[in-house]
This record gives sequence, structure tokens and C-alpha cells, in this order.
Amino acid sequence: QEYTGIKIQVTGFTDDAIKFFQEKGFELEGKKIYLVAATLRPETMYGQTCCFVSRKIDYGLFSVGNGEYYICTKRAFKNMSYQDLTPKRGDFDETLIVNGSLLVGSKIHAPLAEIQSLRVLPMETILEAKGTGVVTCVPSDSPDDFVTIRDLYTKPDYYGIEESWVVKDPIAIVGTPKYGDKCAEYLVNELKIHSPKDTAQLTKAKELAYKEGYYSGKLLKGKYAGQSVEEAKPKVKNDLVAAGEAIVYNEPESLVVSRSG
Ligand code: ZZB
Repeated sequence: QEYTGIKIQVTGFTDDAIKFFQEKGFELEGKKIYLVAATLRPETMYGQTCCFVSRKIDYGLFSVGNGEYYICTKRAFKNMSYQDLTPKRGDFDETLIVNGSLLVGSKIHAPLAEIQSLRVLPMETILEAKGTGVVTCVPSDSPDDFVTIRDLYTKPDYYGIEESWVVKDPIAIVGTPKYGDKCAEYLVNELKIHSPKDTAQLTKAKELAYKEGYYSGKLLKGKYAGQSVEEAKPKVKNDLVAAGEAIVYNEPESLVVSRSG
């Protein structure tokens, strides 16, 4: 499985996180810290509205040289270290371990995102053994993201977040003949999906959204607006990589864990 690893820069840590870094003797000044989100849909990055982490996951903070650091699972960074994506082959020792809960609420800047300043929010259904354990949120085209966001803004106290951190409306990115220009919302309503834990229905919605988006979708935003998703996808990916805003990350087949099992 080939993922695009989107480098989402943390522009403002929460007070708790700042305190934690201080206690650990890690100086934030002059460093660039990125959450690396694994995506199969780089062409949808215009519509990012937050970045998801899991409170159940302990992430690593890994140095990649020049004062830059990646936050992702150790498993993912280990894979990267054998794909010429890190300074030293096979070196995957972390600088620090940071639990996802410390990252929730942080301010971020995501490449290509229309909204300049976004937040890190919690997603309970993130699988630790897939991708980087960090997921970028595109609620217009990802049914999982759409239902998670809906839950977050209806129950902010339950999730321990501020309502103002949540962008309520998806941004239309891809137009499709069957499901309109917010296909995740359409499919979630059509399949009557109520909860982020409705795994079977969400898997079905995701498959339908992938198919319609890829074969019939047209990009509505950015440099390649008007082109088909099939055509625009590799171009957007290549642009992001050339700009140093993304990496191409491969997941060894045997390690791929899909939610459908
Ligand atoms: C942005 C995005 C926009 C995504 C979209 C999907 C869609 P798959 O198909 O099962 O391999 N993802 C990545 N890592 C994880 C994880 N550890 N746990 C849970 N979800 C994860 O899933 C790949 C997609 O699942 C990735 O692509 C990511 O969300 C999420 F419009 O990134 B995607 C129809 C889907 N549309």
C-alpha cells in the first residue's frame, strides 16, 4: 500500500504539551514539528478541516535532521527508516514519546488546506497498526471523518474538546455525478450511519466514496480544478512531495490491517 505522508506542521502546542516538553528537557524553539498523516487521497487536501490523533496511541517524536521532527507511530517511522525517508537507515530511536491526548487542541498548518489554522482533534477509531496512526480529516469525502466530526461537535464535553476547535461544515473539493460535491455527507445520510463505531456501514460508504470519487469525480479546488480525480491525484501528490510538504510512504503488505479485516 502506498500512502502519501502529509507533513502537518504544529504551529502552537497546548500549554500541557509545552509543559511536558519542558519537563523532558526538549527545547521547542527553532524546531519544526510535523504530524505525518497517511492518506490515499492527496487530491483532497484542499478540504482538510483538522488532524486526528488517538488518545489510545503513544506516538514517537523522531528527528529527521535540520531541526525537523516527525510525530507518528514507531512502527511507521521504522518503515520510513528503511525507505530512505530518514537521516540514517534502520535508526528509529525516538527523541520522546508523546501520548495523543497531549496533542489534542494543538494548532496546526496543513499543506493546501483552504483554512490556514486548524486544530488537532481526537478520533477513537484510528488503528495503531495502519499508516502512521495520524489521520488528516477531510469530511467532504471521507465518511469516517464526517461522522467523527459530527460526534465531536455534538458532544464536545464528552470528548474533552472546545466546540470552537471543530469546523462544522465540510468544504466541497470533489464533484461527483452520483453523490454531489460532499459525497461523504450524502453517503452517511443515505446509509443512515449514526456513529463512528458503525464499522460495517462505514466500510461500505468508504468503498462507494472511493469508487465514485476516483472514476467519476472532478476536482473543484486548486491548480487542477476541472480535471478528473484520476488525472489530478498524481499531480497533486508530486507537487506536495516536490515542495517538501509530503513524503511517499509504503506499508509492507503483510502489515496492512484493514478495517474490513
Ligand atoms: C484523507 C482522506 C480523504 C482519506 C478522503 C480518505 C478519503 P483504507 O482505505 O482503509 O486503506 N486512515 C489512514 N490511516 C488510518 C488509521 N491508522 N486508522 C484509521 N484510518 C486511517 O484507508 C485509508 C484512509 O483511511 C486514509 O486516507 C485515511 O483517510 C484513513 F476523502 O486520508 B484518508 C472514501 C475515503 N476518502
